[in-house]
Amino acid sequence: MNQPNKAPEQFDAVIVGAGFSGLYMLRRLRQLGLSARIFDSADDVGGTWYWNRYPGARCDIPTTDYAYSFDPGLEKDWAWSEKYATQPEILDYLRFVADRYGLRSGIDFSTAVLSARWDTQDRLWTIQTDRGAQVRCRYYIMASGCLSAPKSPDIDGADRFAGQVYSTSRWPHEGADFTGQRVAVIGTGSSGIQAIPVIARQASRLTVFQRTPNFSVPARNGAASADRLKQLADDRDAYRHAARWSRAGMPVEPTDILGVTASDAVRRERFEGAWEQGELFAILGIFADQGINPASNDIVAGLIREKIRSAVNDPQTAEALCPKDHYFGTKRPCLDTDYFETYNLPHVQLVDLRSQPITSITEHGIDTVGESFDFDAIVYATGFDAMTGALTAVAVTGRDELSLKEKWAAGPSTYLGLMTAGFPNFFMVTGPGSPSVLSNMTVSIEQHVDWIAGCLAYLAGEGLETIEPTALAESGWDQHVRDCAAITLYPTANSWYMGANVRGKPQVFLPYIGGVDTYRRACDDVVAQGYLGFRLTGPGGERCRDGVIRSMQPDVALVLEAMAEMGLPALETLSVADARALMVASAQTRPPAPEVGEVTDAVMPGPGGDLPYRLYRPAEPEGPHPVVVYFHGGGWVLGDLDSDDPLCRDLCARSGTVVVSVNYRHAPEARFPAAALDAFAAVQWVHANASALGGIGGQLAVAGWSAGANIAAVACQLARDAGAPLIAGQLLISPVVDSDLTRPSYAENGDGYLLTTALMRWFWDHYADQADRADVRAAPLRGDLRDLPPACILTADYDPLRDEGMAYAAALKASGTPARHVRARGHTHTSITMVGVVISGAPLRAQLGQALRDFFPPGGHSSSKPHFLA
Ligand code: N01
Repeated sequence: MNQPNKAPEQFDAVIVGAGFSGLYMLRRLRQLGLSARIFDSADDVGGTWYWNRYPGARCDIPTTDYAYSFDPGLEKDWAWSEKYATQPEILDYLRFVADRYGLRSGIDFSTAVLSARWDTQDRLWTIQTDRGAQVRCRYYIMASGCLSAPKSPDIDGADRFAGQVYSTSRWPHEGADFTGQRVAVIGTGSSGIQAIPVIARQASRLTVFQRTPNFSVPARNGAASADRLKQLADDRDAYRHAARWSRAGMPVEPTDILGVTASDAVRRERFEGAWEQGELFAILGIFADQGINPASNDIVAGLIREKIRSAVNDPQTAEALCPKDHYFGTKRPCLDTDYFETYNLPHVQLVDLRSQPITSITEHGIDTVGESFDFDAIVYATGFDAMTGALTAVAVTGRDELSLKEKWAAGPSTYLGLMTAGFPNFFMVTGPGSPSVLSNMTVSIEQHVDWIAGCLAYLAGEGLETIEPTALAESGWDQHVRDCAAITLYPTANSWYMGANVRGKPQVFLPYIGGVDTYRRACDDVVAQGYLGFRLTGPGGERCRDGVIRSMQPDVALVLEAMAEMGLPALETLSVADARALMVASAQTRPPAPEVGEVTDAVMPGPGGDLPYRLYRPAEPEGPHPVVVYFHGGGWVLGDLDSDDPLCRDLCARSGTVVVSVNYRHAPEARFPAAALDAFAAVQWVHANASALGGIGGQLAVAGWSAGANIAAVACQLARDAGAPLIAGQLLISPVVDSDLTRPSYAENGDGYLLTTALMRWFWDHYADQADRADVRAAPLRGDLRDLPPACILTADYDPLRDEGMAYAAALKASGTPARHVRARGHTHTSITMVGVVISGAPLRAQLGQALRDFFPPGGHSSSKPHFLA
């Protein structure tokens, strides 16, 4: 117990956990000259490797990479004996590290931290342990691991069993001898899959209770990969650097081969190569699109199922072992040694809980629907309250009595997975919202520890005492974490990544899936921008540069990066002919466009001659359909029927309308107002010929993108002025509606996002004389906006045209014209149109498709009041 009058001991930092994270954190803090203490409930170092000592436990990242890299001397003095080390060897390694750097003197073993409370007055944390001691510290660092809080057995009657009970995550130090015993294993995640073959060697009977079959790949353990050893020997620093700047914390050559377009031979060859390699990141990286495209993922999953079927003799057991309810990789895949082959042993049985659920655990064993089993021992391999469990196990109270558990009741919220608002000076090593469990943990741990150490050194150097993220920076990061996950298949699985394995846990995707390299860059950028998004205080006052570090959609950012790497010339530096040729050439590299029922090319009469058009008819429902007259983008200069073909197909398929895409006359050959007049003429002609085109008479809308949206908007004003035809709605995607290039969005987004201010100027110069640019047929924002068709206007955040689009929506509304504004968050002027490339554009295009549907009320009659506003 604490001595009554003894002041609590005080440290600069308290660290929870003496595993990989805590040990390195302690070393770094000592190097900074800070006082620090680790508390760990175990009686030795090791963290997760102290507790998870079940038979067969090994790492599943090769030891060449699953080790500290901060000290080349340490790497020289430690030699791993295998490609994948056993738990005892990893524990020995961590003991070696603790001794080598004299860390044990800074650790209180067998001491659990119960609570941590922030004292705003003193700017200190008070830490309460289960040994009665209270200590105070400036910085409180949770190095408690992502997979360290075991999930409690949530099975009826679990406490009734009279035999031996084991949990893989809390294995007895003296081991377990299953010789001659009837053993049950519940759970087939990484722990179960490693333990099952080893337990089967001892047990007289082994029954595996499987709820979800898991993808597993042979580890092919043995000597470390000669190739990796050679790379390390040749240039260790380069190897480690490559790991730190890789997608997953291991140097793996990324591929740009797509599963969906690769030939069968290439698919098979790449798969077999990865299968032979026995490395997780190899099999997770066979195709560039396997984590995002269901069809590509199915190819890999199908080939793994083929392997399972060929490994397991009994077809029924093999089928039950084949995962079919989740995409490969979306639940953490396993590495195994003889796992599937174990089911060929006569004394090993699989119970498929999907067809034969457990009803209860009994005194003697396990009852399932239809069958009772007697056992001498039950092994729970049922997993963890991952990523948040260990953090919220401590009662953490921040500013204003805010409890961490309450703050995270709907899911964790962090800035960079490192800190959380309301909890000054509270750091998490590999917290939720960081790559952590999706990466080689050792690389991610070192990066976090180094970042925290750098931060504390900065605070000390600047005479600052506290650091805390702002609400804006944190919500921005949370959004970015969600955006990254949303474009992948990962959130579709009932995985512990989603918190789905723990009853009542909010389901959000917990780790950051944007990549170790991308993440490291974000952390570095935050520092380079003066700790952007953090509030820093000290005796000298407060400083805060508030902001969001990443707000662009991750796939849009990737496209921009890829285009920058291509080094294409800026369009406005080219002749019109060359600019058009470049547009045509880049359209050749697009993925296949969505299927529609029918596509036909024809011509219609126009004021300056025939206008080519392409008609898209939906596959369903059966016609006739409402008709949408569409105008492509390209600054009145570029573009044609092909340029916007994928977008037209997409809109057609999503809206169930006939889309008539019109190739109007282009500048500079035909300058203002040719394009606008063509647009109006096209609308009139389609209206007059609606039935012949398979349209419903009177159900006509217009749509367009960019300059195409400009002439669509103008056509609506001309039709209103002419009294006909009646247009049911206007869908304006990132429209040009004004010739004023001084709006803030031009200053913010005028460079770097494909459509630049310089390019807009080039377009205008080709299209219209200065004197014509205020004409309402060039700048419809300046026109009379009363009595126009209902509008749906999309604007993109990173678009110079953003503000004029928003101004048009606002002005329409102010004039009494119904207008819906769709904000394309994190998008550029062009990204929304990149069908099949920018996945984050799909939900927005779904909204556009719905907007088109909403223009046409279900009764079949056009109305000036759209359904969505009714
Ligand atoms: O835990 P898990 P784990 N009734 O959650 C089942 C890392 N790790 O300890 O999928 C019946 O993956 C559950 O079924 P379901 C690695 O990151 C690494 O195995 O929820 N079954 C599942 O089959 C790994 O992913 C290494 O339907 C129940 C299993 O129990 C993570 O730790 C080694 C159940 C739990 O699998 C966790 O792995 C070990 C119930 N009530 C772990 N509740 C290496 O480095 C749960 N299950 C190699």
